[in-house]
Amino acid sequence: MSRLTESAPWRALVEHHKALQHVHLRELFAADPHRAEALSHTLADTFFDFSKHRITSETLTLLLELARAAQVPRWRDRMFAGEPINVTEGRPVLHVALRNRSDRPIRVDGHDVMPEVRAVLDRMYTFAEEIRSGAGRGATGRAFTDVVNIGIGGSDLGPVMVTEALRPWGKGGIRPHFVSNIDGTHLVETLSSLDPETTLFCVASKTFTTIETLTNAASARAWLTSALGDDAVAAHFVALSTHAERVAAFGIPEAHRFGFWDWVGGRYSLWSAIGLSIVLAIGPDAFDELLQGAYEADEHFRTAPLEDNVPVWMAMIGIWYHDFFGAASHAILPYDQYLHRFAAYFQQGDMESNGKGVDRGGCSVDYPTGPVVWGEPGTNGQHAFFQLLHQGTHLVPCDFIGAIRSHNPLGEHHDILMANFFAQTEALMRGRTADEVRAGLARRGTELSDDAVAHRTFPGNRPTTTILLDQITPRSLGRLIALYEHKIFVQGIVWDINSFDQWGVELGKELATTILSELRGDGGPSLHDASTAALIARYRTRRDPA
Ligand code: G6Q
Repeated sequence: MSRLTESAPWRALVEHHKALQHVHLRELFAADPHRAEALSHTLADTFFDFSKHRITSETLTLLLELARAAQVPRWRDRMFAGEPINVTEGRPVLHVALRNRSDRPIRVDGHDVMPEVRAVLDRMYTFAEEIRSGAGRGATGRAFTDVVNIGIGGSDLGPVMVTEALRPWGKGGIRPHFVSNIDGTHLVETLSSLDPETTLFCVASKTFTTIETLTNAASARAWLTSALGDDAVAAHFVALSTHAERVAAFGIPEAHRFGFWDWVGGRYSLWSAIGLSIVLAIGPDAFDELLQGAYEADEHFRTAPLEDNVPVWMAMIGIWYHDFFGAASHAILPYDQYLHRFAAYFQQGDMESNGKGVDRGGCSVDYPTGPVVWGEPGTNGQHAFFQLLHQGTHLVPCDFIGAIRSHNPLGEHHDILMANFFAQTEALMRGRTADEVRAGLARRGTELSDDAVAHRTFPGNRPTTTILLDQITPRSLGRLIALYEHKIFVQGIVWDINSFDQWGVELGKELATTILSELRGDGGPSLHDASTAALIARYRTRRDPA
């Protein structure tokens, strides 16, 4: 047994769960007319309703005791202080420095990183202004119209999600495109509508070793040079990377490299130079607002007592379901088309961070850690997988995210969208009893057998968080992203895992390299299992028919 599951708060939560697991949310609402108010928070223009969760004030007290026992405040302070809390890589975790808007220095080994952070940001803004204004031009003297970010994982998902979410701020800016997949289709399809003379490439790679990115970048360079000649590379390529030598070897001059630091994790890097495609698309002012929103969330997380700390609530309520109710997954359901990549973004953010099976001391854990995170924008999901949320056998806690004002007011569209948004969380909470089904049928003059009624009943008691923003803006988005980041942080601390490494990703990079040399025909004798060996053999034989 681990220290966590033996701890007094954990054991108290096990007992508390036994008492609460059969209590219905309908009963909790009926018992307390102030429940909705008591279990909600407002942070600037964003409202968080946690009242449709299977919790009471006692649950929260116990969950916060668990957070305290895990020393969440101390670890949080260690992160903000630049201590090397990424224990397996011996690094600090300082994405918060990238959006530190205060005069507070943030030190790594006694050295304040803030001047360098600001210097890179200033260079990004100046460069983006030049390109956006048309002053910075391509090799043939034409202004740039499009930017292609070539990166994968943490060097892709953030810029994709944010540029999609903030499209209203991108009007008239440089059009962003993203190529991540090594499948040549992604690059070929993207370039097919672009003109080499007006296209800028951002090669986004922290390490500048990732085979997908370097292969795509090399093919993009070939596409450019076949049209404009080798000399065009310097004007049409920039690199977003920590590694100066590898960037230079690719042919990108130092003046076109925007650097960052090893204390910025890939999946937390949209706030760094990796965000250049965002700045090119939406402009420096909007990007600055994004940083400001994240900073506000950071300050809230850093200073609010645990009782009022929104990311701490999000985290601990998640732990309540994953570790005590046995919920294996968590759905993120934005009712906003602009947020259509939000769930995919946090699928990486959460699953790469907390998909870990050993604790910080290297011992296997005996409790569930990170959930499977998934989701799609509403209302599409309602016509697809919501059936399982309502009547399936799995308990899936959901986050419903919506905005009060639409950027595209069109007839009644937004009211219909939001009517669905409110209706779903209410239905998931209430369910529909057999008596209610019969009463509804009776009103229509119909009667059905008991088994037919059973199919039409809904258990309810399905938990949701409602996050209601006034509007999606750079600031509210920055705030929301940072809150989710901190939620993931808190969960990792409580689970006693390192949320900041990703050995599973490294494994993928290693294994493919060995097989690639076999596909090229220059690998040594095959050491694969029979299945893999046969698959590789079939691929090679049929790829190169005699
Ligand atoms: C993120 C991961 C991973 C990484 C990509 C790209 O936290 O480390 O998704 O971002 O593998 O790595 P590079 O930026 O080094 O190309």
